[in-house]
Amino acid sequence: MQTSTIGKPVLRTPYQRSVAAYWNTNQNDPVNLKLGEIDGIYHHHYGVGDYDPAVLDGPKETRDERVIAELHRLETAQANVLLDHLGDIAPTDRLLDAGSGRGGTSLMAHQRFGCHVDGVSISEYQVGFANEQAAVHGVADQVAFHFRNMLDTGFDNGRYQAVWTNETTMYVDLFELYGEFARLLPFGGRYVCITGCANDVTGGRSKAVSRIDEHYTCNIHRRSQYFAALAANRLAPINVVDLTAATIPYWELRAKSSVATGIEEAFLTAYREGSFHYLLIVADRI
Ligand code: GPP
Ligand code: MG
Repeated sequence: MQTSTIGKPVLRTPYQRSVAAYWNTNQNDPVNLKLGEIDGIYHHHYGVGDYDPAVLDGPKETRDERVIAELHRLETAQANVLLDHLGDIAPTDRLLDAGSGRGGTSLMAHQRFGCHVDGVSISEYQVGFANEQAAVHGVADQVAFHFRNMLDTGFDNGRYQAVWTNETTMYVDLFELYGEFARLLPFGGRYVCITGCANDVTGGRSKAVSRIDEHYTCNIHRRSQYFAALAANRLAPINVVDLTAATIPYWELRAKSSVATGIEEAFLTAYREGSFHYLLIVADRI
């Protein structure tokens, strides 16, 4: 059985093993690798903001390169929106990236705040990849990725000034997750979440949302579940931003790119029909 440095099994359920298997075998994903190669910041989330339509014009031979660079710019912009909401972070603080993927947001957080950042992932491949990137960037002593489960990290109580999840909450039970975050944050600590969530107002799960779940082996939560789980775990929302309109251009551009994976139409349909939102939620530990 695979164990982390804290000795307990990291993967607790057959579902968690299947999620880890997905990310461990998803090693040839140009939609993420080709973008990350541009500057060594590898993201596993989507983008926000308008794209420059000029990237679609100009010489055909370099069109794809321009589109990929633009998609990367929009994904980096998304991570910056998340970091903008972490509040005042001192170089002596510690941050936790819960579901850290290949490490992009963590490296950006360290570049911005100069503080220690820990990332956790249940994919050993991703943890290895992200730690290699931290070494390439010369910050391995400040940005560290761990094979641990974000539902039960084993880190000390109150260790983190802020915790974030960048599109990772659809893999876990929110009540369990926020129970762990409430333990890891001190009073006044901050939690920032960017997520896709289903719209309670449109009724049951739409076909487009079901297709997204199937594609990524995840379980997209309803909007109301986020606020119920935060309230149940001493996490008081201070800001909620609907990023849905801001992410649609990213998906339109991605659908026209060579790195499209086939899931683009489901996102566009879900967002346009209103069955799905792209939300930023900020909460303080009380
Ligand atoms: C992926 O990023 C994000 C998820 C798998 C979680 C699902 C997110 C929702 C908002 C529902 P990725 O960068 O690995 O995906 P892709 O390979 O498609 O770019
Ligand atoms: Mg991606």
